[in-house]
Amino acid sequence: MNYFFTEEQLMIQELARRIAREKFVPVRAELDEKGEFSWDMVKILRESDLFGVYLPEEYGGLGGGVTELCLAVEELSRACGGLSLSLAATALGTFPILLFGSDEQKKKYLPALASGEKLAAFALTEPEAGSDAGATKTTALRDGDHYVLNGTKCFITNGSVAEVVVVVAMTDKTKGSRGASAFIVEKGTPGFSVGKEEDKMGIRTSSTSELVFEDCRVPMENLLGREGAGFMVAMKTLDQSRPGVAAQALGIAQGALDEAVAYARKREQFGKPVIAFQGLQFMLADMATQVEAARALIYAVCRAIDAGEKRISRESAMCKLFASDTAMKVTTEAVQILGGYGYMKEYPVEKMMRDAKITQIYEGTNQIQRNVIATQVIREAVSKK
Ligand code: COS
Repeated sequence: MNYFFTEEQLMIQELARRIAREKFVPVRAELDEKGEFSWDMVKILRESDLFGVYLPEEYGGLGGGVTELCLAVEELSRACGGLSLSLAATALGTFPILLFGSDEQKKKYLPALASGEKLAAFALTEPEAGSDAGATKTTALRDGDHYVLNGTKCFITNGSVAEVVVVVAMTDKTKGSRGASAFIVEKGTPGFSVGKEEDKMGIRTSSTSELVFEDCRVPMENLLGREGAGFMVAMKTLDQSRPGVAAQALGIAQGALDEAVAYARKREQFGKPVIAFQGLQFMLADMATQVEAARALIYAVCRAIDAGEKRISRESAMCKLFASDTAMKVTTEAVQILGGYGYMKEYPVEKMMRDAKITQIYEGTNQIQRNVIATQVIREAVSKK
């Protein structure tokens, strides 16, 4: 379908598609097997200027928005849902600075994030604060002109490779979610270390790790927004970044659909290519319809965000929910279409199925997305009375 993207957007799409095909495809299986992050692939993304597509030109970006980010993430994920994360998770860690940073903070951090010289991460989740993000235990206590951070964050995408991490911590435990604050913490700050590196089911070509803060002194100028605004910073960051997870899911689904069609055209059974059987055609038709519906929703939401729409929680949650459920369904069907071969590591669809699963879980489980959507639906109904 023609989405009437601008020429610049089509160039970003084409560039990301080419990198995915020429650079990611040849290495993805080996990196997946080893569970390895690839700096070589980061270098390629840096050289292609993709890290800055959604950032303002004054900070070295290309001046686009979430539409450009999602186009790049979708195409890269079509080849490998894990390798696209050096970019997508950097965007997640960059959004709080872009949305809530002071001029000084933006000038200091955004250029290196726009060029990809530095990667970023967003550290919200803790062992006991997953869906219940308000239950954060990490503390940040004021001491002179510093905050002293103590606590452990877990499941942090880009955790071991990020040089800039936005951390949510409690500056006042007595105030619940209104006592949380967000900080920019740089790699190398004494007291900040990377803990356990996770061995995952999918997105094995990305880094996911624990981050540990032990009397980590962060200068007070690294506070993002005001003290006590951390929960709101986190929620608005997620509103902005969830379309990126949706785009990752969409790319994985499209990649699996491409593989299923290519295989079904070649594979012969009962004397003809299996694509000639209506049972299989109906499966492909449903997969293609779901993929296109996800794409239409994602880019409609992206356009609304880029046009300045501020009330985006519901729509952002909807596209993450729909696209990730689609990715799980479509990759599972792709494995089915490839049959015994689909179950083997020789073909990429089993990896795509494993990679798809996380999109239903991170940046808020799909149950949390439904909570967010339902809350808005109820609020709107009540306000109409
Ligand atoms: N934008 C701005 N403010 C928001 C907001 C949003 N999208 N969502 C909530 N808030 C505000 C509320 O208005 C409320 O403000 P006040 O204290 O001023 O009234 C405050 O935040 C607390 O909101 P709420 O009571 O709804 O918070 P809950 O503790 O019930 O949690 C959910 C809400 C479950 C939606 C939230 O915890 C969440 O998104 N959890 C998932 C976290 C997640 O995605 N983790 C993934 C890891 S990060 S990669």
